[in-house]
Amino acid sequence: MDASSLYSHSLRTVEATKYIALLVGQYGSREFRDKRVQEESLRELYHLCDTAGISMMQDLFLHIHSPDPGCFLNAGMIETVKESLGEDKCNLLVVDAPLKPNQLRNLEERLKVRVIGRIELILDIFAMRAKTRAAALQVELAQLTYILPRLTGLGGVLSRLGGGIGTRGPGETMLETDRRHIRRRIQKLKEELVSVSKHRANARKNRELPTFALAGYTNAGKSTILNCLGSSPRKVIAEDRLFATLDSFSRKVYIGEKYYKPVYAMVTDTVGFIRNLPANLVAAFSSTLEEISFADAIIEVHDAASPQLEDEIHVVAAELERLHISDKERIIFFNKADLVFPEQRAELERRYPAAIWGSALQKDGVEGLRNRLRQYAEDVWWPEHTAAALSKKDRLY
Ligand SMILES: Nc1nc2c(ncn2[C@@H]2O[C@H](COP(=O)(O)OP(=O)(O)OP(=O)(O)O)[C@@H](O)[C@H]2O)c(=O)[nH]1
Ligand SMILES: [Mg+2]
Repeated sequence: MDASSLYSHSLRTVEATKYIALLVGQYGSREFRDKRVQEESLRELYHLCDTAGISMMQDLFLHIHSPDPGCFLNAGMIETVKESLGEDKCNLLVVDAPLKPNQLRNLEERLKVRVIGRIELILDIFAMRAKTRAAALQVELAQLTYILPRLTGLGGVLSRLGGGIGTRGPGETMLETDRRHIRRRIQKLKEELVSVSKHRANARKNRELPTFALAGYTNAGKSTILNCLGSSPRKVIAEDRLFATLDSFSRKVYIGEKYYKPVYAMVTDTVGFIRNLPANLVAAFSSTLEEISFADAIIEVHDAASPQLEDEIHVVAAELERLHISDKERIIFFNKADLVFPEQRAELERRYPAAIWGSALQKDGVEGLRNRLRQYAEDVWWPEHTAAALSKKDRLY
C-alpha cells in the first residue's frame, strides 16, 4: 500500500465547492459518550465544512457503542451511509471522529467516495487560512506532526498531491520524501519557530505598556473586540468562519487617561481553541499561544449565546491549564449579549459576577472592558512597574 492514500483523505484533489457532503455525527462510545455534546460537535462540523467551502451538506447522527477497528462503522451502518450517499448524490463523507488511516482507507473502498475525519478537515482549514509566515510554519508543523505517526506501515513514501483546496500545506517536494525527511523538516520548522519566538521576545522586551491577550473559543468574537477597542482604520479579520485568526496580532489600544495624559495598553489577538483537537496539534501553535503566556492578564472571551457555553468555558480552561497559565489574572468578557435571553443572562451573571457583558458587533460593552483594562493597569501594572523603575534608579545612585 502506498502512503498517497493518506493524502487523498484531505480535500486536496478537487475544489471543495464541488463537494456534496454527508456528515456523520456519532455518540455512545467511551470517548464520546455524551449525546448532547456530540450533537453540538456535529453542528460545529457543519460550521467547519462551511469554512472549508463545502456548501452542500446532509447529516446522519449515529449511536456507535464501540467503533469497528477496521472501518469505524459496522456493516449495518455502512449500508445506511451508502443509502444516504446515494439519495443525496454525495461525493464526500465527513466523519465527526478522529479516524485511523486504515479506517479512512477501508471506508473509501467500501463507499466509493472520498472520506475525511474531523482533524483532516481542521488541518485543511488551517492550511487555507495561514496568512503570515509564522502561521504557515505552525500549520505545516501541525500537519507533519499529525502525519508522521500515521505513516507506520505505509512504506514511508508520500506521493501525489493534486490541486485545489488544502494544497497550501506541505509542498509537493515534501510529500515526495520519506519519514526521515519529515522528521528533519519538523526539526527545521521547530528551529524556525524558535527564532520567531526570539524575535517576538525581543519585541516584548522593549514593551513599556501593560499587555492583554484575547483568548477564547474559536468564533467567540475576539477579533471583533480588538477592532472595537482600537481606533485604527486597519481592521483585523473577523468573520463567521472558524479559525479566522491563526497568528497573533498586537495593537496599541487607548485605555483612558492618567494625569490628563492618554494612556495605552497592548492588546493581542490569538488563535481560537476548539474541542477534540489533539494536544500535539495545539502545541504546534505554541509560538502564537505563548503571546498569551507573556501577557500581563488575559481577556477571556466567550460567546454567551452558544448553546455549548459550559463546554466551551471548560475547553478554554483546559487549554489555559495546558499552557500553564491558568493562574494568570483573567478578565471574563461575555460577548454576543445581543443574542442572549434575559433568564440565561441572569443565571450567568449570578455565577460570574465579575464578568463584563457586551456585544462587540454592536460596539456595546467595549467601554466597560476598556475601563476594566485601565483599572487593572492602575491597580497592578503601574504600581509594579513604577516600583521597578524606581528601584532601578536607586541602584544607579
Ligand atoms: N451577534 C453577534 N455576533 C458577533 C458579536 N461579536 C462578534 N460576532 C460575530 O461572530 C463572528 C466571529 O467573530 P470573530 O471576531 O471573527 O471571532 P474570533 O473569536 O476572532 O474567531 P476566530 O479568529 O475564528 O477564533 C463574526 O461573524 C462576528 O461578526 C456580537 O457581539 N454579536
Ligand atoms: Mg479571530
